[in-house]
Amino acid sequence: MRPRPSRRGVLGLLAGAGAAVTVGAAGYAQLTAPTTGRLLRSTAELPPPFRVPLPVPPVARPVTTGGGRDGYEVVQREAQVEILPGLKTTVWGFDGLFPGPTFVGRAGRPVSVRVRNLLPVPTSTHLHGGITAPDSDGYPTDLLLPVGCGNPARPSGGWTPGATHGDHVGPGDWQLHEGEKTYEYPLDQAAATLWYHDHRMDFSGPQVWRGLAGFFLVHDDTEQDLPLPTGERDLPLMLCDRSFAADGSLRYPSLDDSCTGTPGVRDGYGSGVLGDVMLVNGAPWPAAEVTATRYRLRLLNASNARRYRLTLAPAERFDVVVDFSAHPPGSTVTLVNTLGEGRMRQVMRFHVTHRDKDDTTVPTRLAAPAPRLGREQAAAVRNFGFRRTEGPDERARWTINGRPFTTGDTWATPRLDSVELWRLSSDFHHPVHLHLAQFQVLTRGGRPPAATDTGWKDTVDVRPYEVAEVLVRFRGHRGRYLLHCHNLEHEDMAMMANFDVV
Ligand SMILES: [Cu+2]
Repeated sequence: MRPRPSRRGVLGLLAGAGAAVTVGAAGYAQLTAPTTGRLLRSTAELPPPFRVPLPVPPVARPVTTGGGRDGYEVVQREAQVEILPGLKTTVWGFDGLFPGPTFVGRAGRPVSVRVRNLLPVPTSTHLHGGITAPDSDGYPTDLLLPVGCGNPARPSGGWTPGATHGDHVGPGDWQLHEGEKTYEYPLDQAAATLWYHDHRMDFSGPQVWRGLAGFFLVHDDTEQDLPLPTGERDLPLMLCDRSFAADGSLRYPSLDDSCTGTPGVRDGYGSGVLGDVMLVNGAPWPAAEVTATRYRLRLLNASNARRYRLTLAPAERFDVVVDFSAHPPGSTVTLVNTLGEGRMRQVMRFHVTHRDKDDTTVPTRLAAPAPRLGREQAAAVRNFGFRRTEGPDERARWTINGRPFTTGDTWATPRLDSVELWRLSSDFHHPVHLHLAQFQVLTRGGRPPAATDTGWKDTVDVRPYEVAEVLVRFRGHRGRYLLHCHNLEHEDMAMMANFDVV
């Protein structure tokens, strides 16, 4: 059984005026602010906003640095953490942390990460935005099984590949690693804010919800020559929404909370799961003290389904420089999501403490200028329609070109080092993400891209009944990669497709 996507769909305008968005990458005009999922309410008592200090995830330390490359080891495990004041929450985290440790790499210097799985479930780790070979890209059926999973005494002991995935996964299409897997990241790419997260077949939604996500920052010489804020004034901010039960545990509407049996979410949540607690770096509505200087904020929307007008769509990142010197010491600056309702409009608060010396400036660019691709460079034109579709069994699914995902199907076969024009169309908000290949938005809704859509991207927020034309460059590796909706509930309900770089 697969769950039905909700028929609720687009719900129209949210109310709201006032509340300044003090921080934001120049937003494009939006006609509507529809919801992208169904709200799952917390039964826990929620804290007042801006009381919890903003945590910053620790930077991972390599265990080896020889041979021009860095080697890391990380463990996926359960941990008890305090997210809501006074309550304990069990998370599934990299090193038991939510968010996981921040990896910091340099362009051209390869990184390997050995992941050990002590969770009761299989995982697959994807470096989002990474130009990575297929066997390290976190393909959904390339699974890292728990340590000791052959032991029937463990919760995962009964896990059988294919038991619940028969209609998506071809026979013999599981790659299984027991206990440990080493992911290789060449990092042959420009400076960027990347992130890593779980991508397990059918269970990415609940497993990311429980904490399997973190930052992966890439620096390069071009970026480090810029007069940008660094150190404590380079702040990664992972935005995501969650819901909590009265005992502090995370709520998620899984059909099977153990994530070992039937995948999917309960009726009504198929359009996406929205939480009512705003977390930044894992803390509810936190507050951060800042000096009256410029800060670089690396904004990551790591939510399953929620959109933000900062402006962000799920899985998108924007780096912005905010100049707090415009605000006198003692003042506060609140980061607001104008697409949120009620307390979900508020994200976090900055307290400006004192003036400090600041030799940074706002550069006109955060990266080397991207050569603009032109329509005439496209070796092929392909259409991808993201839709809700009734299957032959009258069950609704999220599909791409009318087909739900199966591992054996190939939707496109672009050539290595070619550029193609892909037309992405949609019946809902679908944040479309390509693995491996970065792209430039050529048009959106028939118009040239807004400032927030220029440059190289790996995720584009395709809005209802809109066509986004993107020019995709396939470089780095041949092999099978995914194109999918990054609303994790849609992704878990088969809104994925393969493309084969040949
Ligand atoms: Cu979608």
